[in-house]
Amino acid sequence: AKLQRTPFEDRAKLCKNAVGVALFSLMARKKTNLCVAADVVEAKALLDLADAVGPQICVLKTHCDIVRDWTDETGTQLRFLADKHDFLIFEDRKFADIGNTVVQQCSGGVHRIASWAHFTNAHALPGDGIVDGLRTAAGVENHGLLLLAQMSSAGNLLNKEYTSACVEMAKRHTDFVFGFISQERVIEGSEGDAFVYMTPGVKLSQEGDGLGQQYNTPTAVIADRNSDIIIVGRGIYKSDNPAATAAIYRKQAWDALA
Ligand code: 5IU
Repeated sequence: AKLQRTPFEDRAKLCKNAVGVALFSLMARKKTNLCVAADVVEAKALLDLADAVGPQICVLKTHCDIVRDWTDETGTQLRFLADKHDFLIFEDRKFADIGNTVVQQCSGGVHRIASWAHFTNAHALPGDGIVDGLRTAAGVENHGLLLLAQMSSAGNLLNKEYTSACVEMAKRHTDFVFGFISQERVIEGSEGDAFVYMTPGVKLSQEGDGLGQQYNTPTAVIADRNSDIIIVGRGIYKSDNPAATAAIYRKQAWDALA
């Protein structure tokens, strides 16, 4: 049976966080549900990749702490490219400490994540204080948060009970938490339409990487598991032509919605 999907423009109206609203609106406007995981280790390579795949994506996912020559200018330039190409920047920081510590980690340090990322993510493990801390660091007007409800890696400890607890935490913080990193849609029905689901572990060829990563195809993730956004790293940035490969992933993921 084919899934009945609520259009992204209607889901924008259900979402209570400004970044979530912006993301749903941009997906509807730009017609893309592709996120590129830009896991390259030099600032210039990161900016070049962002500029090349920018026209194809709704979100650029970063790991700022793998970039060996990161400066404030890198964040500024990423924001410039986000405006140029109409995408949002997601720092995949996976915060996991107490509220007081994550305030500093998100707003300060070398990376000053809150100054350039539109949204970031956190493990629910420490309890609601982590959400409250990140809300303080970022401010709900210009920032949002995803919770890690499920992971793609073999043997991960995020079981069904943990995922449910994560979902309940998100529902307590709809002003700030607008979605999940998950392997499938984790809240059904209209209540679930208010949240976005982003799925990593996506590749056209499905063999793993020898380090526990497990892959599904874009079609399986969007059509079978009812997720919203595919996150693709090596499948795109290691290809000979990242811009052209991104266009292929984009089309598969968008066609899988129909
Ligand atoms: N990532 C995962 N799995 C997860 C989570 C995050 O792969 O469960 I949460 C990140 C790691 C990497 C990207 O930045 O998503 C996937 O990269 P590849 O497409 O290159 O495997």
